[in-house]
Amino acid sequence: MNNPATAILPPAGIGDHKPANQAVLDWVHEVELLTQPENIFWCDGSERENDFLISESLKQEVLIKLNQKKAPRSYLHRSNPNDVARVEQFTFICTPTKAEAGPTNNWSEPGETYSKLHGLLKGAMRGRTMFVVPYIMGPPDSPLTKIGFEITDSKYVVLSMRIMTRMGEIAVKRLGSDPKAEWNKGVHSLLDVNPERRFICHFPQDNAIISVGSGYGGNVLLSKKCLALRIGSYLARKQGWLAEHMLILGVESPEGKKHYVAAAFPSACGKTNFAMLIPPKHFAGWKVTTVGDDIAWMQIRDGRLWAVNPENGYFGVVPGTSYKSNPNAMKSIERDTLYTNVALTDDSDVWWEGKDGPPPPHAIDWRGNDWTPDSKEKAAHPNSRFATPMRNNPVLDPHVEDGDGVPISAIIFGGRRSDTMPLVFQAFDWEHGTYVGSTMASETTAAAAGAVGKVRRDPMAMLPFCGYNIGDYFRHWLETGKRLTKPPLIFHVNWFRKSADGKFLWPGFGDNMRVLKWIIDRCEGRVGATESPIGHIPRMQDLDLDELGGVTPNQMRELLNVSAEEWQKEVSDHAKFFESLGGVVPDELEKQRKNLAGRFKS
Ligand code: OXD
Ligand code: MN
Repeated sequence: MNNPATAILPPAGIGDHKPANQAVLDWVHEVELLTQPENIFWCDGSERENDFLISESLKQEVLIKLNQKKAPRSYLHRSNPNDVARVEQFTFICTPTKAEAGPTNNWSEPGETYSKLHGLLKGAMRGRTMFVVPYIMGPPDSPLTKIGFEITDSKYVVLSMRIMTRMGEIAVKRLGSDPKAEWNKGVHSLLDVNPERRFICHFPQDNAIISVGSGYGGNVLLSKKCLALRIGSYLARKQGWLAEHMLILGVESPEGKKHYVAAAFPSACGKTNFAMLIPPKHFAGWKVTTVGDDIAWMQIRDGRLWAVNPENGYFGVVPGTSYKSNPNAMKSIERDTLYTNVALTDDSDVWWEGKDGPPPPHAIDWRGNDWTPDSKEKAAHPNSRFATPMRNNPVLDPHVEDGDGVPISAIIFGGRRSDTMPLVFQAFDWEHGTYVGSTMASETTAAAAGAVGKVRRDPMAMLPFCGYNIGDYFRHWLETGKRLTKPPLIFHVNWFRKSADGKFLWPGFGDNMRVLKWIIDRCEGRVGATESPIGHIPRMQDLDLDELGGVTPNQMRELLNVSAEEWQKEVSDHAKFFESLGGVVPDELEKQRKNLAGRFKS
């Protein structure tokens, strides 16, 4: 295995873009004294700097050049095989008290944690280059936008941050020279990429993050899960806004009426696919556009929720992505893409399970070994990823850069559930919707290390990302609802329900437009539903099912069915989940649970 962190020596004019802010200079100096790098590389985000870093990364085999005809300006990175997913068990919220981190987070005392991490970081960058990456999260003129600096000894991190954030000069300018300005301090070192020395630690009260021992995106692109969600959610509560694990999409009717929708699904449950949905032929004239595919920052204005996407790129799961499942994602990753842990074909193209066409007769798998279609191993890791700039998306929403954000008409929760959860239902109101989000569950995926396919409660898809006490987070949702005079309607969807013989009942992908249309029609008040104990459910005639091949009326009934037996178990699982949180759940949600249980009795 090559050493992914060997120092590089930039020529004059590259890597010397020091910011004027003394607080940043002091902090970088402190980290330099601690980690003792060979040199410091101040990033400015320019094309020239990027070209230089790519050429050095190719020399050091951190990147593999792809066939530039088939995948222009695209590269492949292989991570250490022990380091392929987020590590929730080694992720910590380091608040002064355990209660502030709450029952769903690993907690670690800040003083002790800083000492432990400083011990690990001592001399850790010897022989390495220390990169300083300035970035902003959010459109340049949004009041929600945050500034961050990430120190890292990984070139792969720098190259990924340039895709995923607005990186370089733009952040330095925005920060200016005020030593009291708010900005996030992120320190990352690969160390020796050893799972025993892998810790992702957040210090919300200091607006600081330290991540060591990993090179995997979700653990090390500190802008994303660490700042935009964990620290972001903490700041959002303090400052009265919402930081959520949600895609944002626009949906325009043939008459030109547009709505925006935000949807929280857990990792690897189809947020990117939904955000780039192409309506089926039958929906001629309907258009879906993408604002974001993973994170929404939302604030209240004029009694409504307005959302921005803080990111500048997509870090998506590759396997299963094809021209059939998500043509817009395929077009987005045709060029300018940094792939991680996919397979390399003999003509230097990339391949993964689920890509269009037949598998190649031979490839090099994600570990760097020979692979053929007869191999037992997967060619691409199930959590292999692409990082691609959002400007490559052919259906990018024209308002993605608007600082005010886009007005949200509906919020959708959803998970991967083989049973119990109908295709779609609408919550009765904001408080009930908050309950639906708080009790959400999904079968686990390869996005996080650990077992796959186990049902776990994942409130608002934020279980791994809420940077403070989950009870206070629920309270913040309830309080936000009280401040909204025109709250979004709240829905729950499940694309993954299976029949008794284990087959998916719903085709998903483009046909999810049928569900989205019902949601929009509900927002417009022009379609019916039936009232069930769990919420409003469409009757068959309320959904546009014309030209939907392969789903029989019986299967449709199964998809929309609310089984009292399954739901009694579900509600008792809600009770167990709330109980496991040790008394932090707000009374309003306990009351919602009792009401739900009662509706199944009467
Ligand atoms: C992601 C995740 O990478 O949720 O977005 O794991
Ligand atoms: Mn995510």
